[in-house]
Amino acid sequence: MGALKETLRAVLNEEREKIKSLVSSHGDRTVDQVTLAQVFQGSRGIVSIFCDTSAVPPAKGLIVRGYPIGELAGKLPEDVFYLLLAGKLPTDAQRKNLQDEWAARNTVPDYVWKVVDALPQDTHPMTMLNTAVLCMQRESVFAKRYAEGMAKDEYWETTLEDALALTARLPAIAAYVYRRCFNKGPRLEGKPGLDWAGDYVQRLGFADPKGELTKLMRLYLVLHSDHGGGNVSANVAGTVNSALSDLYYALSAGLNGLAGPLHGLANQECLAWIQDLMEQFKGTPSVEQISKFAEETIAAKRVVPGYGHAVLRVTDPRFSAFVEFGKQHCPGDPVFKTALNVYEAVPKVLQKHPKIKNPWPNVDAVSGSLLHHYGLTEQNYYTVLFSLSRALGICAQAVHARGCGLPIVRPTALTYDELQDALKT
Ligand code: CMX
Repeated sequence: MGALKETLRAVLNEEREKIKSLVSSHGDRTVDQVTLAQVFQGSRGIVSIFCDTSAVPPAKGLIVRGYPIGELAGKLPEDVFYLLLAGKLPTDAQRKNLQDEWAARNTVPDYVWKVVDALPQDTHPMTMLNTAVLCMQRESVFAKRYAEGMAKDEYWETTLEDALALTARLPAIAAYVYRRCFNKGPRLEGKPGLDWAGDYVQRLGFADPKGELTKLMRLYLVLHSDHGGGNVSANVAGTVNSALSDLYYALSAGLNGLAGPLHGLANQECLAWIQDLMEQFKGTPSVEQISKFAEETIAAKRVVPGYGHAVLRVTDPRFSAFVEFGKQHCPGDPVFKTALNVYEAVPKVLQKHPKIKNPWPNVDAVSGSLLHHYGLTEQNYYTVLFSLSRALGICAQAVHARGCGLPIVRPTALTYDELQDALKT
């Protein structure tokens, strides 16, 4: 792990010093205030987490280490993982080094396959994935070294070791979950020399003669990798990591959060919503028909999946990157065309409901239609793909949190009476 570890050692030393100096010079300054309403609004807008891997300004969308996400659309997931970890895009040699680190760790222990095989086949793919991640906890180098009395300044190195092992193995595990859940035949091995996304497509079992699915997968795995520190998956994983639970525990916890329909599961729900729509109107529905369908969804007290966001107040640039891909590669696909018509119709419908703060599409609104075009039609699986990507951000954030010596997360919760008392002061 020499080169990557040494780069990170320097990066983390610098980051730790910056934080120390900031807190010692300005530790008593106020950066935010909390209203009573915010306490009941899922902590929305309350500044209480430090995360340097990426930012989500509401009017711009995701910025990874200074790069607006659209600028990273042509990169490989390994480039973005390196960027998240080291703060800079890798050189060719650094990318190759990371790929070699992964190749050296990508053998999944045999018992993991047995655990996955022991689950009923109709288990949700996210449960299969997370069970596999959690059952590997016994492999944690962090946990082993901690039990041996590891010093605090080694925490990040052993967390990096766990991060590399997990991200090396996840494509194989995610691919097998697909093959097992959807009767696609036995587990497939990767081929040496493929990039992270290419290896994953190979293991899924898609022929991909023109390489377009691999291209889409690279894009997908880049776009979902990180989204600041406050979203459910990153926040939960960060909290669990802060208790010095190892990364197997922390990642599994974060991905369990991603499995919720208001978060990552929305991508599976989006395609289902579009397909219901197409079924009801027997083909590609018009903008008027879609508007009516969306109104009916809201009237039934359901959400229109893929639209709205807790932070964003513009069209998600990750959505725009997917649309760009679809316009280049499958402009005539009926499901993709419907997703575009939905984009024309739904924001206008949502704008009529003032309580909905953001009427614009998020990342999930169109990705399913592209996967569907290339034959990955099993929508229950889509959150596994999201997980594979989000694992990169969660792992990078965990290494940084350990490297910066961030303490256990422990916000204050107040009872109703305590809140009333607080109002009196
Ligand atoms: N359709 C219908 N109603 C919506 C809506 C949508 N797309 N988005 C928000 N609303 C509703 C909320 O349910 C809430 O209603 P109640 O007051 O009755 O509870 C109200 O509008 C206010 O919500 P908000 O402040 O605008 O949004 P939140 O920050 O509370 O929630 C989110 C954000 C993403 C959960 C919400 O917009 C939503 O449920 N969207 C659909 C699901 C989705 O696409 N999730 C994926 C998000 C991306 C990700 O994290 O992966």
